[in-house]
Amino acid sequence: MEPQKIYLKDYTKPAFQISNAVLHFNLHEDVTQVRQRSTYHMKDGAQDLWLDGEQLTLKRLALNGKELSASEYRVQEKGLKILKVPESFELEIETELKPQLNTSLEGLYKSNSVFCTQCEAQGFRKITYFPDRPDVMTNYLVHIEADAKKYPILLSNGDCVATETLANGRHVKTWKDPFAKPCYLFALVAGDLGCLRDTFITKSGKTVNLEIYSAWGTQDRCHHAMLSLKKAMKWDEDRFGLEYDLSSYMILAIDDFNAGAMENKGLNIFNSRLIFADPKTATDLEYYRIESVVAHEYFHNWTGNRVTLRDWFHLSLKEGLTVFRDQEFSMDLSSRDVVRLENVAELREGQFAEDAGPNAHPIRPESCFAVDNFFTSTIYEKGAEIIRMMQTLVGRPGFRKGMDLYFKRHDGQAVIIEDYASAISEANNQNWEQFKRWYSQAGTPQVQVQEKFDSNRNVYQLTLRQETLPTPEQPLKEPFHIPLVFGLLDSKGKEIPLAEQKSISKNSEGQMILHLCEKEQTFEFAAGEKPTPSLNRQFSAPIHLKWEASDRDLLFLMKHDSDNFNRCEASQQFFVKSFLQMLSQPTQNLAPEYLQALKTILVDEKMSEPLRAAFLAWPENSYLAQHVKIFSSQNFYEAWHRIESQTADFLEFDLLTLYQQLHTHDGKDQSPRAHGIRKLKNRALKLLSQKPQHRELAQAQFTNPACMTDEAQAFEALLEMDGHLRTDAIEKFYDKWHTETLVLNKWFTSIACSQHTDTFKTVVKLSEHKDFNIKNPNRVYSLLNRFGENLIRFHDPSQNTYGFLADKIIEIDKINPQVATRVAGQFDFSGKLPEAQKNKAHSEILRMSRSGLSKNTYEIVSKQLASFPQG
Ligand code: HT7
Ligand code: ZN
Repeated sequence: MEPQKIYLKDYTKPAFQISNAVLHFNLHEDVTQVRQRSTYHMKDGAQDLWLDGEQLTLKRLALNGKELSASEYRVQEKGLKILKVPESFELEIETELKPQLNTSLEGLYKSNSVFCTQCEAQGFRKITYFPDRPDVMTNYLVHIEADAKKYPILLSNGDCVATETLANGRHVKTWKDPFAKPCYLFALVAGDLGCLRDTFITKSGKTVNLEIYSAWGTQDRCHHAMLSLKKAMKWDEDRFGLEYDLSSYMILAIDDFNAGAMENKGLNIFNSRLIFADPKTATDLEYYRIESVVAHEYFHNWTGNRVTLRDWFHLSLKEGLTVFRDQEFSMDLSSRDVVRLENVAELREGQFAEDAGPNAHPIRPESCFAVDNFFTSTIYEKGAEIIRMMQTLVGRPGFRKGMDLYFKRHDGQAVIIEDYASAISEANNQNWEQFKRWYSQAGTPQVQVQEKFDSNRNVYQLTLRQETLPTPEQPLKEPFHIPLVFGLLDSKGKEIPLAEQKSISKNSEGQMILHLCEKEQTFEFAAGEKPTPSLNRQFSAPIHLKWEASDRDLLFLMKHDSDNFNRCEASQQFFVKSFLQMLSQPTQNLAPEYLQALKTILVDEKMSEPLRAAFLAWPENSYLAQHVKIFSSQNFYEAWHRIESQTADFLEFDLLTLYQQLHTHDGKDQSPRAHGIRKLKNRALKLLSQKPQHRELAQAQFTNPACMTDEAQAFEALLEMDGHLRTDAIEKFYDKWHTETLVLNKWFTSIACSQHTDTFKTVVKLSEHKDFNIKNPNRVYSLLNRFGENLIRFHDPSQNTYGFLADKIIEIDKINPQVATRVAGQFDFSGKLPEAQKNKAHSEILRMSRSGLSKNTYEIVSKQLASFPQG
């Protein structure tokens, strides 16, 4: 049977609420019993009651203390129907389940020897029969009973209110959460775990106990996560006036987790890769990610938990807003420009690609097969961009007023995206009817730019024309309201004052904004000479800016723009233009003027190292490929090779000097500046290692690294080399690190991401390696997802890469549908392939679709199938 679609338009309010739920977990090695006693209040009098539940064995069912007979209820595959319940009643349900056999990692499961849960989005239904929907908010009291020796630590949401030792070597802990919550925020942990403890004093003087639980012996690796948590708590008080509301904040780190982390109320559960860090084993990027994800989960306490979502179609209400908040946190803690540049690169590589493919969807989708599939880059990253545009429209002070109103109106409620928009716009007296199209329309708008200077009238005219291409189920689009932060530079590179110009408006922060609301609009500015425009500063709107800028314009902006984001953007656009030219004319060279401009920036000691590093971080293939109709892996491979070797030739002296100046043996400093220095140095190393005479730099750094960033970067440089340099590096890295789970993930990842022609052969071998565990999501993502993202090697027409990945997806889907779904997403790119490859991809996608996939993976694959011309 084909899976059933669900629709936003079919939403109806819950027929009842549950005022409180008492859960008793009796944890055993073979079977776990769950007893539930809940108080129901029906809204419209007596009717049938539907409770979600999957893979449960029902043992007992009683209503108001009376056992129900078989004729009074029906057990179905997806839940339990109780016929004709009264208006208010108490329901007792006893069920059994086997967490140790649960490989889907949703609901209650075991990671190593620890019991843990993942309930978002719909895992609670695998724990007990319940209305598994976010608009049913309940107060929970949870008793956890387990063997006291094997499971000394027993945790759930809220406060521990009782402890009892039983005569049979077992013990019970009781947890009470004072806040009503949807069941997706429920969590339980039982295990023999170590703990790193600290405290935080809130702005009103309350002491909060901070506890990070993890396997014994790993506590030393949790200090960075703890520090990140304290920074996040402080930042949320300072920036948004939001204080923590419970007396403890607990985090568990485990090795088996489908996603990155989960914001369960008072008890976050994290993938260990986003908690554990020390300079020897974690890279700078991992340090950065830990800080930002710990903060993200913490920020959910207000945006997601205190104010939650009515239904899963409104997921971006909490995710877009919380990503926006974690991005702002990272920007405030380091350099705003550098963080913005990194966030935009990620948006373009991930979300823009999604918007251009078969899984394009609005940030408020209208239908789906599996709500788990909503956790996309569009919901998260584009959702955050919509919030950022709101902040741009009203300025930071206005935005804070709007956030205050949102919490005042909706604390303790389950609401929708429009409630959020109303709070921000009403607090600032704005009308956002048109702006809200960003919620309903998918696709990345393209904005064409045309300039005209009328020297008779001394008027500069800027004509902007917006167009958004059709996306699945949305052939036609209405114009968006696009706020473009804007500046004009005179011929000396000075900013032209715009305050008096009527085409422009100023927000409460003083930023100059052009509001593009029509399909086409012309803006006029008084100017004594033709100025150079600086459009979409700070990437104020998530659009493709189609400006046929001359080389001169781009080099001019690289040099003079007062907005560092746009200085670097000009460099990136110069690069994109050159890369595309090299694809169509392979003999073309990278312009010396561009290399000269880069050189000036690289040696400019007035500029921070992180910013200089950003100029050398060129766009990735996923973004470059959006500019071509047909992707040829060979042409891309060759273009990169030529660009990198020409750059290394031109900048050899400067790169070598930079490398020597910046290469230190202190790998411990984790400041944003130290990260930027290592980034710049390792970019220099990567470019230099194109040249045989500098290869020993990478070898020396690999043999004697100061930290994992240096070791991993040198390893990646060696992976691009031929013969024993590559194979020795693979062997040495493994020998050194094979007992360190998280470092070994990097070994799989680096190999899967290499452009080397042997990559696929090695990936196939690694998929049979004794350390490749198909049940562990981190391992699967490290090898298979990273390989699927490697456009040059995954789409190499000479290899059977599609057959290989399709076999793996079919295998994984039986174990863990959520993980298989993510791997299947790699086929989204197929529309860009040359005909013969497209046919190969199509037949593998078709084969997968007929293999009895889960609804999660089926949804992704069926969208891919529908995007092929034959349907
Ligand atoms: N809210 C969390 C999402 C999440 C998740 C989603 C689907 C499957 C498993 C998952 N684990 C965690 C993470 C967050 O956005 O904060
Ligand atoms: Zn989140």
